[in-house]
Amino acid sequence: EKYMMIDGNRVEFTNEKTMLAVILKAGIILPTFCYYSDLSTYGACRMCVVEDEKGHILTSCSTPPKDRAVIYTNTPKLHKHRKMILELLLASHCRDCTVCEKNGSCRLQELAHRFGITEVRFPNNNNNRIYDTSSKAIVRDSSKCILCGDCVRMCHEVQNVGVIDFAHRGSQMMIATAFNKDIADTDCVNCGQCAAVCPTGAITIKNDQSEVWKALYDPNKRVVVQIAPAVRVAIGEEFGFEPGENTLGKTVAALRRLGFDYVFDTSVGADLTIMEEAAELVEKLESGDRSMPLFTSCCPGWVRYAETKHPELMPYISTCKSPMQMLGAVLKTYYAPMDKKEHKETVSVAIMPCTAKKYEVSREEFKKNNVPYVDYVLTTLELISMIKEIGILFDRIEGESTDMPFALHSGAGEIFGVTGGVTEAAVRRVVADKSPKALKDIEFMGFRGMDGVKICEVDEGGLNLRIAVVSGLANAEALIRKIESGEEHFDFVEVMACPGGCVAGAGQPFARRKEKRMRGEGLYKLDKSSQLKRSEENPLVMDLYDDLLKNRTHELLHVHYKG
Ligand code: HC1
Ligand code: SF4
Repeated sequence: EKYMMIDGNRVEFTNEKTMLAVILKAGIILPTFCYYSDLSTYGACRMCVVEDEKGHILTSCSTPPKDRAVIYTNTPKLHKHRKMILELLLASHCRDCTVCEKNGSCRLQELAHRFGITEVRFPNNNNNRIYDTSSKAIVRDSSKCILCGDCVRMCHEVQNVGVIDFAHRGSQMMIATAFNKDIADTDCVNCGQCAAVCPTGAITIKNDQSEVWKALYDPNKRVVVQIAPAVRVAIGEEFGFEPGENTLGKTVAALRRLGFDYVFDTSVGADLTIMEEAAELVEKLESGDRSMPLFTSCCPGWVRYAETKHPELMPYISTCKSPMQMLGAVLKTYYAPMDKKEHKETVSVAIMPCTAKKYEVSREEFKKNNVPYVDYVLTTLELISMIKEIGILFDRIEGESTDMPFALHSGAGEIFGVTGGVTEAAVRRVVADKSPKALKDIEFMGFRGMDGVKICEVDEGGLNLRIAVVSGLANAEALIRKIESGEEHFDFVEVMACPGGCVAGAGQPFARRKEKRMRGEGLYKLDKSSQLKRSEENPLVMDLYDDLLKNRTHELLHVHYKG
């Protein structure tokens, strides 16, 4: 039995990688800014320090546990050390907490409170502010940066984008883009994962609430809204529900109370996407050219990554619009004649787990006569803040259903929100066998689970497919290299920029691995209890093809990226 003595208590450990983890086992949560289990260890913030028997100070996040080591987490030296770090951080930090986007969820604010910091003995030396609002997805404010480097490691290690880095030395050190370009002028893919790990308000998600309020208060506007699959299993977390618990009904009710006129479900759009994407796959297979796979296109972070880093792959990316854009196009088309008659204007809003969707709606390809099909994207977090602002007691309100005539969706459309879901939905569509047994077989083909890379084979009734499901763009990059070198071959590749898929989007409440997994399981549970398991079983979809989409599928459901 390996053990450590922590503050005089014997704590056993097995395969914990850091002292920090063993200390947590002892029931003590040490303060950290820069430690993230999904990122490499940096050990820069020095808040997690401990003292050994000889009085040496160690950073527990970057020190592996040692058998029979004796350490202390609470000594006068450590107490002084941590307070000093906090004061120094606060000295170089903007302290306008009450008007900060991160007010209430900032780790620096939380630790200043936890350590009872009521004054800072050093003069405020916060200058050289870079305030960059150029991006549709994120806002950077260097005056709130504590140089933990979480964003840099996320952007490099997990996303392989690497557009932000440390610049300058010593007291001049800051996080910057190359040549101090505006972030919108870099290859940033708008995934927002840097904002999701930023402990302070240095990188935040672009806030579009005021525009939406304006539309809601305007009697001449018909405000319609759609809710993404991943939102329903995460929004409740801010109101006391478990991750993965379905709160779609309450979300619909809350949106109506906020003043939205019609509430819809993006899963309907996902059913349309499956119809179109599966057709594209079948057509590709029939053409006999299987040299390159068909890549999915619903994740705007991935599409932007391909455009900037792998333009040679663009011809292999599905021409299907994302479910959000498909439903967006259907809604604007459906309401256009009514708008004309009633002298109203339809404003289309989407509640998304994703920050890159804010960028997607701004793209020229998704506008008609310069008017976007979807006008505004609000993240799950923005919707939470609107719900709290007007005081809706989310946990107490009764659930409601989405509106007609677009109220039907399949379970296949709902699992889109988790890595592997798009693929599973597509495979359900393309296999010939529509029996419950075939459905069960598909469940166990390996598309499920939170692994960043899943390689699966479909061998059913003459159909033989090799499929890869990846999430996290560094994983996508490694796979692309293998495909391009000829080392690997696939027919279909699903890529989601955020590790875990949309459930782990940067616009969702803060989550670690466990919560993300629970949200994914929540979506599979919804699918299990849904009446319709396959997109083609959705009668609404069939009606749409016969009516609103007649001769217009190309215009309304497909896209050709201009790059
Ligand atoms: Fe997603 Fe999608 S699954 S991209 O992750 O294809 O954001 O949830 O709405 O469009 O359906 C996001 C989620 C979402 C689209 C769908
Ligand atoms: Fe990097 Fe994504 Fe942040 Fe852009 S949004 S800087 S790609 S982590």
